[in-house]
Amino acid sequence: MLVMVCANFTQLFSQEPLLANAYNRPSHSLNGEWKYIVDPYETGFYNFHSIQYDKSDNPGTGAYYTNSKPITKSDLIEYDFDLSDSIRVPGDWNTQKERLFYYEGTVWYKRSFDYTKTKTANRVFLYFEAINYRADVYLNGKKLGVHIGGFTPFNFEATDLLQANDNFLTVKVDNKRKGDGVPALNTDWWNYGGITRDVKLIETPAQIIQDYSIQLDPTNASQLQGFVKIAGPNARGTLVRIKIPELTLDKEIVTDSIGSAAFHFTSHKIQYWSNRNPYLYAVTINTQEDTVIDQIGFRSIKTSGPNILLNGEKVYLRGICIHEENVLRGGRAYSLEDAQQLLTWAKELGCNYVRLAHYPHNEHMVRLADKMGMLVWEENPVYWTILFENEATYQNAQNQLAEVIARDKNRASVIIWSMANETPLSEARNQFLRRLITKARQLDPTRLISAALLQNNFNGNVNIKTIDDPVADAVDVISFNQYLGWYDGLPKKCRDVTWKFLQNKPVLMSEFGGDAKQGFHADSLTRFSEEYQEYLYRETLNMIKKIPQLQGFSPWILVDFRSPRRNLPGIQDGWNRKGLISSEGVKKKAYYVLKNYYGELASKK
Ligand code: GCB
Repeated sequence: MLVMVCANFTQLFSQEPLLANAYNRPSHSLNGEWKYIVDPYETGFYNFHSIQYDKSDNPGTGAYYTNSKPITKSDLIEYDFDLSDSIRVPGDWNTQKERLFYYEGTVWYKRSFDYTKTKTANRVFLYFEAINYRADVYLNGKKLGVHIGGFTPFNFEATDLLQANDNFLTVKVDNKRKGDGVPALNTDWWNYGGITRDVKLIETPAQIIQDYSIQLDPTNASQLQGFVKIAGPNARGTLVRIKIPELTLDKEIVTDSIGSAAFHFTSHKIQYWSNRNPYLYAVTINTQEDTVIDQIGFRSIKTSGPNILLNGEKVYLRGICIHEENVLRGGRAYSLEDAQQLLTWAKELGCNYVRLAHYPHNEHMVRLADKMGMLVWEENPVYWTILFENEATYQNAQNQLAEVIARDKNRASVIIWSMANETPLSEARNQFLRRLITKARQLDPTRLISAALLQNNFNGNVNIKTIDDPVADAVDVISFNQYLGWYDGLPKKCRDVTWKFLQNKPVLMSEFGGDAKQGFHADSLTRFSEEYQEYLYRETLNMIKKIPQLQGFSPWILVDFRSPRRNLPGIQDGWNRKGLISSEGVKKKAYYVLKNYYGELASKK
């Protein structure tokens, strides 16, 4: 019975295994202008008795995914994609169309295209880098599947449905917040809807290199370890060749009965990837039919007592939190240029580390972080209160985590998988997070696990803070968010507080901060002034110097970001103003306080 239930969840959340390294495979882009229809009542999805059209053998012309047209002048069809407005993909709808700024619901997307497969290709996959939140995907009137979760990639095989001319791809995108969703109803960020990242067609041979991992063996720095998974016909007994020319490594392995092959190779001349030397090797994996090329850095990341060790050496994380937004254009960030903007700002601030909050960001971010030598925390969108008791919610969270690990497990920059942010303690929540942690370790035993936790008073003493959370036992790195001086007293309160940790583990302060409206100047006790934020940073940094076991921190946040929870006129106007950089791209006073501090820290090394 349990097996049946799990199989159903799997069907709902992830349709088909992800093609590893879709980023580097040759592809045909389906980005650009798509037609769209706003459908708040889901008229194109359910008939008038609320039966889902795509569950019926004969949906009729009312189902929008059929993209029907009247054939005679008497035919009744009450929609027409081609007469409708267009919208850009990738991109959120909120900032592209004024009337959709606050919209949460269904929008149908349609794109028509001709497509001729290259002669050598055998299969074609339709790859979506992300759609927020639920996507029902149809090609030429046939359903390919459903995906749930707004920030991770998914693909469907489209080989048999594609034709040379006049393909039409329809996607029902629904960003309604759900009580049992991940995240659930309440977030402090904008619920941008739409096909928010790239869409492409990827051609492959019949037999494919489905997945692979190549990492430094955590127990032996002269060994590379990993696996290759082959899928398709005759996957068993496939000869796989792995080449890293700069290491003069050229090895052959043979897959087992399920198409997998694990390996260990020795090399004594590996240049380790680090934030100071972000060295990436060109890696080629090929079989007789398929080839993938990747750029991979090799490094180890471990903890030892209260320290974080990168390649065996202590590293202090000079971080900043980032939301996936491009404030200068407006809306969700999605391009390499957007990633460049955000990570360059972080680098200029003196960071060697970024916390990508509160969900997986687009792949450009981690690919670029690999090149720039920026250490990365990636986070699953288990945020605040979700339905911890609900099995379907758990499966959804696990699936999103599995998808980001599948996508990014070869990225050297990613050192921490974060399970959750500020979740309220309960037995159900503790079990939920423990289960996620076990899963994450199983999927990737080489990285550190954390979660942004909440702090508590030590033995009821308001002046001694600690982390008293059962999940702290299960993580590698204890991280906590704290808002002394903003939600909790005035900045000088930082002077009265000391910190004590009972776990012999590294500690990170994953958030602190306060709002400032750029250009609003007053004395340092006036809320929302740049001076208040500057003062709060000074006091917090003084406190930080005295926190035992602290191995780094990531203030909240690099740039102001949109949030429907922030309604103070003239100051917030729908923006969380805790950015060190304003929504116009202007640096605030506190930015320079942190930059100076990071400069001092960096020069001590
Ligand atoms: C937090 C949350 C973050 C919020 C921030 C705030 O603790 O983790 O998502 O945006 O506080 O500004 O209140």
